[in-house]
Amino acid sequence: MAKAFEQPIYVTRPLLPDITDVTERIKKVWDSKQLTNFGAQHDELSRQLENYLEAEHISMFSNGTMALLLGLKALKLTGEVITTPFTFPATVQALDWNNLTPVFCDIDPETFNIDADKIEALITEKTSAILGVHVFGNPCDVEKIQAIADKHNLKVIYDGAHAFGSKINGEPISSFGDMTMFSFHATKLFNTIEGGALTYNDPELGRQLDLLRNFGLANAEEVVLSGLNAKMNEVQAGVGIEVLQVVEGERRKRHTIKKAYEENLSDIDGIRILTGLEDESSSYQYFVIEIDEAVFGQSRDTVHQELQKYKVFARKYFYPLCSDFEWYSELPSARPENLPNAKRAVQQVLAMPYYGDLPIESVKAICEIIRELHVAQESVSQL
Ligand code: T4K
Repeated sequence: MAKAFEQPIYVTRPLLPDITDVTERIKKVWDSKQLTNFGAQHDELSRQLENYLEAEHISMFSNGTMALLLGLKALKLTGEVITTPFTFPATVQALDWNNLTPVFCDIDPETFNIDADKIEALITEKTSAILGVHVFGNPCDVEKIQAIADKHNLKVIYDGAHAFGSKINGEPISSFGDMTMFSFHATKLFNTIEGGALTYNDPELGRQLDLLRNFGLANAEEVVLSGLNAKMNEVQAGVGIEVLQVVEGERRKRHTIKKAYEENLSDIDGIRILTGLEDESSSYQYFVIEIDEAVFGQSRDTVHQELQKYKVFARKYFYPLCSDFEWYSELPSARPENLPNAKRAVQQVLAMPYYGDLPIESVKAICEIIRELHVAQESVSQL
């Protein structure tokens, strides 16, 4: 019989470099007395990330949400943007704050990403862009999406909050679409505590973003547009430089954990493991399972609750669907009958604890709890 853990096991834990390295880095910030507004740490991290992500251009922000919000602004979008309901609220809230109307498109049941085959039917004369999310770090069908965008003269922006380091056939994920947003929140593989970035190919976008994230200030005496304050500060950037040093080690540890989950879950009926990119192309951001109640014998919600009794805090990413937010209730695209795959995913998907310091013994014990839930159900149905 599985036993409850002594300490809670969370869905993730931040990647923390050695505190001595972080302290030395922060001392440099202190000594410089430049705490924010594009100092040495900001510029250094920017260079390093441009390399790591193999991006043409990068702009860093206070967090991923502000990056996306201002990226949409810089693209000067209007009217409607086709997007997915199966995402974190920030994706669609960035549209709301730009007075853009989301048009929800159903998702692919295998990848949980926007279903590229269903996009074209949603295009109207008001559509200005497609906003795809590389959900759990797995890429959208970028080629199909680009072909649709080219045909209809639409912009493409990707929410790559989970896709740090993801690649598609060896190509960095940042090279697709007009822009890609990355989140550097504490819960992400790479973090700056809070933080985010946009990557893009057009240098003119960089000039717009420089203004938008810094009050529209062209210089100390000229304000050329209505911007915001969305700068990444020097402590965030300094922490990021140290975290980047240890990202590869974290990826290796997560690889081992992923293998342990796969070994211990793959033979349980009714559990589908979301297989993503090959090892070297993966962002290693989440380990996700889908629970088919009819086969497994218990619902995802029951598994989620039962795990909590053992102090295991898996998460229902992403619940609820964004299309179910009260303020979208009048949108035709938000009607449940238009989103059958998203409706199913939101009831079945569970993100499991996944971070480098999670002991393999704990992974095995978590899988054992799930196995026991399944077996218990099987014995009941045999009575
Ligand atoms: N687009 C997508 C697709 C996203 O997933 C996100 C963010 C965004 C856009 C927006 O990017 P940012 O503006 O955040 O850069 C977390 C994160 O806060 C959020 O960044 C992330 N997605 C989302 C999927 O997960 P919560 O509400 O689940 O966080 P919380 O506080 O419950 O943390 C989860 C677990 O992590 C905790 O149970 C314990 C652990 N944890 C968390 C924090 C903050 C720690 O151990 N230490 C910590 O400092 O949203």
